[in-house]
Amino acid sequence: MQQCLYRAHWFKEHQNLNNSHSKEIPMANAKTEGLALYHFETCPYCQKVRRTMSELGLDIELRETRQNPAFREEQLAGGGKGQVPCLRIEKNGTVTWMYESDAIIDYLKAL
Ligand SMILES: N[C@@H](CCC(=O)N[C@@H](CS)C(=O)NCC(=O)O)C(=O)O
Repeated sequence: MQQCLYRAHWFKEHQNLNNSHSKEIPMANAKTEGLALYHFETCPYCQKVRRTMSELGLDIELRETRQNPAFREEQLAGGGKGQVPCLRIEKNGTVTWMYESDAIIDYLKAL
């Protein structure tokens, strides 16, 4: 019960925060729309990319390929290899699969 009340309070605060920054938060989401990062938890190259995402405050969908074989299958089918990290970029109906952590980091920094 205590935890529920705490969550309700957090949600209310969070809503207020969204309202007070209503110009910034939709922009952050718009920048990362259509992006998904194929990764797995212990991969050091993936950790590097996730750290950059965190530093830049980017909210990108994460697709864990070791825990979810379906994600690995779609990456193999679309990108041609299972190497992670891999950024799936869907833009104007076109899908691009970007491999190499340094290239992904440069792309994210330029968003
Ligand atoms: N040069 C790549 C190296 C990535 C890499 O070696 N990833 C490993 C996991 S740590 C991997 O996916 N290995 C399996 C494979 O290549 O299919 C980068 O910087 O992203």
